[in-house]
Amino acid sequence: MKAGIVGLPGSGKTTIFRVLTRAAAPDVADHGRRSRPNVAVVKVPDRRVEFLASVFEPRKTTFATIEFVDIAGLIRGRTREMVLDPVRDVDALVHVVRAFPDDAVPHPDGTVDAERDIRNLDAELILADLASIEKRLERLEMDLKKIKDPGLASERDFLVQARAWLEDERPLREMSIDAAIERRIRGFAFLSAKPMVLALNIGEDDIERLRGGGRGGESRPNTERVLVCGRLEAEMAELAPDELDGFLDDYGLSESGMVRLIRSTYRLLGLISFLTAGDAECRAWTIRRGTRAGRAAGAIHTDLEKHFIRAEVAAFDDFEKHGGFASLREKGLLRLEGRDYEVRDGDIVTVRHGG
Ligand SMILES: Nc1nc2c(ncn2[C@@H]2O[C@H](COP(=O)(O)OP(=O)(O)OP(=O)(O)O)[C@@H](O)[C@H]2O)c(=O)[nH]1
Ligand SMILES: [Mg+2]
Repeated sequence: MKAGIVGLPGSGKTTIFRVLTRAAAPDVADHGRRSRPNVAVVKVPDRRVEFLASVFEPRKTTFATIEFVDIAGLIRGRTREMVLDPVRDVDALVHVVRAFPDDAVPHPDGTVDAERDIRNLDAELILADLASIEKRLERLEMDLKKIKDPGLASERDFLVQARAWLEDERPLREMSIDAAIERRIRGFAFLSAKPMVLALNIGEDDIERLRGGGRGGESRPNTERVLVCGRLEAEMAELAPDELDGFLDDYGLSESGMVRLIRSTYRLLGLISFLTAGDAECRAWTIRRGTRAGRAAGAIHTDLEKHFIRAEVAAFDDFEKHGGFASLREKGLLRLEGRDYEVRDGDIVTVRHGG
């Protein structure tokens, strides 16, 4: 799963990307020329995996990951093609929005106005989707004159609705779309349909806003607002883990903005983690919400899906409370589940298999 970092030049994308990777990334700001985006595989922080590792002391501990891509600054007009290209194949967008005042960093539109920048990026995505829809509709109308196909007709009806929605300046991510239609149109990779994290990059003088969860106001469907302070995060990324705790305490914060950003992105992508635990490895595995046990076993190994017999499942919270599989079994908290069981976030799963 891949999230693309987008935003105006100077909004703080590379600063945030560097913090995410905790390593210096070469700058991709190279407007005008086609530049290769930077990709970082980022660990999804998970206290549960750490706890399991402290109990089992496994040889290997593995966290879930998300890929983040740093896409060069969006400039309207001339380079639109270049920039929207890499945007098309990501699963979610992280829009880094300039909200810090700093005369040393020019804003391409002259003034700092986060809500305007949010509207403007959405407008770009909406225009691109309208263009794709017009093209597709033209074709569909021609095809429908030649053949009567209920599938094509319902696609046409949906696209007409979607066009009206977009003309109303609303992104497709806020429209509720029927699952069957969703499958049909997936290939178009509509830009405004991608889930969106709005990362509001606030100034150092504004960080009291981070207390109390750091959520930046009203949320819309498939959208999450997260407050971060790029400069502060860059400082935090330099600290050792024990220093970091002291630093967060000094500012009255419970966790870094990056942790919130990564978690929001994971959630928005519709992803959850189930866990496996043992002496060899403790690990978080990524699945889509709603995945059944048979398919989830396949995330570990395709053979496990094929030869699946049943899954032994315990909730992480019970494991933590009772301290191990033996006492869970005693208390009847270790359940046997079949192939069709819907796996939940934080389930500790052991797959029993034949063959
Ligand atoms: N004061 C302040 N400056 C910041 C903050 N975050 C980023 N900056 C500065 O803003 C400038 C631009 O940041 P970048 O991270 O390079 O921005 P970008 O979005 O990658 O820009 P392009 O690659 O040109 O599109 C740099 O000088 C950063 O140091 C912040 O939270 N506070
Ligand atoms: Mg950059």
